Amino acid sequence: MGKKRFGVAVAVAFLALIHVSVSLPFVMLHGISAECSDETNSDFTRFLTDHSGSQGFCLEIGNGIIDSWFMPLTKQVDIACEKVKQMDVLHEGYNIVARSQGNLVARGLIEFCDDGPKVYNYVSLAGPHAGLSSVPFCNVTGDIAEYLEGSKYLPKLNNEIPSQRNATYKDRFTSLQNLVLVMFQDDNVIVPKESSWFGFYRDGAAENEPVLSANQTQLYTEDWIGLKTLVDAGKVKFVSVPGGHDEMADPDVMKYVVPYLQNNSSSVQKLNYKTKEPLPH
Ligand SMILES: *[C@@H]1O[C@H](CO)[C@@H](O)[C@H](O)[C@H]1NC(C)=O
Ligand SMILES: *[C@@H]1O[C@H](CO)[C@@H](O)[C@H](O)[C@H]1NC(C)=O
Ligand SMILES: *[C@@H]1O[C@H](CO)[C@@H](O)[C@H](O)[C@H]1NC(C)=O
Ligand SMILES: *[C@@H]1O[C@H](CO)[C@@H](O)[C@H](O)[C@H]1NC(C)=O
Ligand SMILES: CC(=O)N[C@H]1CO[C@H](CO)[C@@H](O)[C@@H]1O
Repeated sequence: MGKKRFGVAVAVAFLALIHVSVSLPFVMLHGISAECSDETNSDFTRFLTDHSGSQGFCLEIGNGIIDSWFMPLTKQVDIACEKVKQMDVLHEGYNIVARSQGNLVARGLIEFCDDGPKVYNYVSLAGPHAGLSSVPFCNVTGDIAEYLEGSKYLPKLNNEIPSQRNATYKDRFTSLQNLVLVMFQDDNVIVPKESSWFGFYRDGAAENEPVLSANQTQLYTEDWIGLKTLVDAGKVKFVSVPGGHDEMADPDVMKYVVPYLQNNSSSVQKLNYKTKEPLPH
């Protein structure tokens, strides 16, 4: 009897020491006027899953298209935050790929989601990170620009208002392992396109004045959200690809997105030896 118990104890100890490489799952956040079930987004999520070998989930907020337009971003983030907390599969942490306006939700998840699972890598495609300037010929741009103008959302996300700066947002953003900022060279929705790199016009800039690079903005020099800290640590990739708004060619997806979704960490984990599921800690 004593011997049997001893045998069990050894087996458990052995299982507890199994080394596994952890393939983090990822979450995909679509842009405005889109939904997870449309072909573009379901195909994209599947492509990333197939090529990275990591499980991917397109995270839908509300009813998709309509809510992507009209639901306040703060509310979209609250919903996304609750969803990721309820997904057991994300419990050990996850990576994010976001497209266009989905980046405003993505950054909200990273910065505002209390007690949410940790985000490791964040790949941002055509994100309006520094805002948009309205352009008369493009409805979508005009509407998003107007929306951001009228909302307190982006200033909060960027820790822009001195009296309302929150170090927690910065700490969370700074804890990213990799931040990949993809700008599209012919983007006519994100104007200026450098906004995808956190670049923007100088306040009160004259027409035709060149766009400031990220590192010439106050957000960067005063490190409101930790972008400078991340850059100094070599954790930010500024990527420029050919193509119109959020139109990324497959070879570029393979080069700039997929690697950040691959398993890059390994750890000692307790596995249930029958189901191969990780045991609760
Ligand atoms: C989009 O722009 C076109 C042309 O300027 C205009 O006719 C149309 O009403 C606009 N639609 C919206 C939703 O603003
Ligand atoms: C900053 O944000 C954190 C996390 O959401 C929150 O708990 C805290 O109360 C905020 N601090 C201030 C001063 O608003
Ligand atoms: C600022 O950013 C620009 C454009 O990305 C880059 O060429 C330049 O080297 C950077 N300057 C510094 C001081 O890091
Ligand atoms: C990733 O997974 C592959 C296949 O399972 C494995 O061969 C490789 O060693 C893993 N890489 C890391 C960095 O964990
Ligand atoms: C971001 C990162 O470090 N990605 C690496 C993950 O691992 C693969 C191969 O195992 C590399 O190719 C990626 O560069």
